[in-house]
Amino acid sequence: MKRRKFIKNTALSGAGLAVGSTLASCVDNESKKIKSTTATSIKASLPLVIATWHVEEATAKAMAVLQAGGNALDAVEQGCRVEEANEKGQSVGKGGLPDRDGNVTLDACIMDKHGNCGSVVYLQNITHAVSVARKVMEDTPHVMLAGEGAKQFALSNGFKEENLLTEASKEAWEKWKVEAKYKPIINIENHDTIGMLAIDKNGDISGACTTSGLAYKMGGRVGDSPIIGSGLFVDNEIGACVATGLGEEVVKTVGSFLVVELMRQGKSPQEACEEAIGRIVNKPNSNYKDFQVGYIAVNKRGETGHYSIHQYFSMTKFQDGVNEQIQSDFYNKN
Ligand code: SD4
Repeated sequence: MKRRKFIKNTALSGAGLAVGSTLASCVDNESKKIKSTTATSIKASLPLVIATWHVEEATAKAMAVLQAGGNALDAVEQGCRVEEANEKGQSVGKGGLPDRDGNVTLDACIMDKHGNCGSVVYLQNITHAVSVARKVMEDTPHVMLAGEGAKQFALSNGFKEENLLTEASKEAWEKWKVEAKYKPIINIENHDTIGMLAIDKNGDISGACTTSGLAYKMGGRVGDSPIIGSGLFVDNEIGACVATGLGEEVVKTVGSFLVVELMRQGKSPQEACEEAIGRIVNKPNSNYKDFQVGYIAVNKRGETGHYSIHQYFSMTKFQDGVNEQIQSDFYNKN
């Protein structure tokens, strides 16, 4: 019944790209009958790009790639690189806030329409972690490289070694050290930690995620962002999701995979994001008041959703010529 509802919901009319055949293939295994009802042309206003937080320059870059005929994978990589290079963004790439010891350590991952993925964790002194993750995906038999190994791999592929700790981030760290309280700061990352999802003109989906992680984390800490299924998940037949906020809570619920699976079961991207946040806040003894988690998601039709625990999470969306920041609805209204 639920599946029928999902199929019904996907049967939009109007001119547009035919993605019906792909939807059909996703239910094909389970019901031949349903397949016949989905073989219709579905309107999807493509291409489209969404990203966590307020990152219009990044989504503009990704859209430019798509408009020039590039694929979704190129788009998310190029889009994320904009924020990685932006020194003012203190949650990603160059200028990212360091760990407690003053080291900037980056986590990133990328996933394509085939379900291929690559990831780097605890990467130091290389600005474009997302591109290193792509290289891991494309040029190695592995999914994830960590620390010194990831750095050596990057250097051997022509990436440049750089100091990522800017004066501003160093100053912020030195101020933090005065009290050295370790408490996640809600929405500290409200500009630049970036998770991005794109659908290209062919209706194919890719995603990427890149971050310097929680400010003042313990040395060696890795969050959700480079963990496939937690920080990011793409299933080209269903949709994709990317997470932001306190990575530990996302990992514990395998958040992005959960959102995609909920969409597979028939939920809209919005409903799926809300349920995934529900899994966190409804845990017995959840201390959700002390941390933020936000999800953004897109399904194969190009419908999007976004939701967070607390206010002031936002999604940037570029579709139909409009590139805008949209405030998210949130759980904690008290
Ligand atoms: C982490 N999830 O390392 C990341 C941080 C983040 O927006 O996304 N901030 O836990």
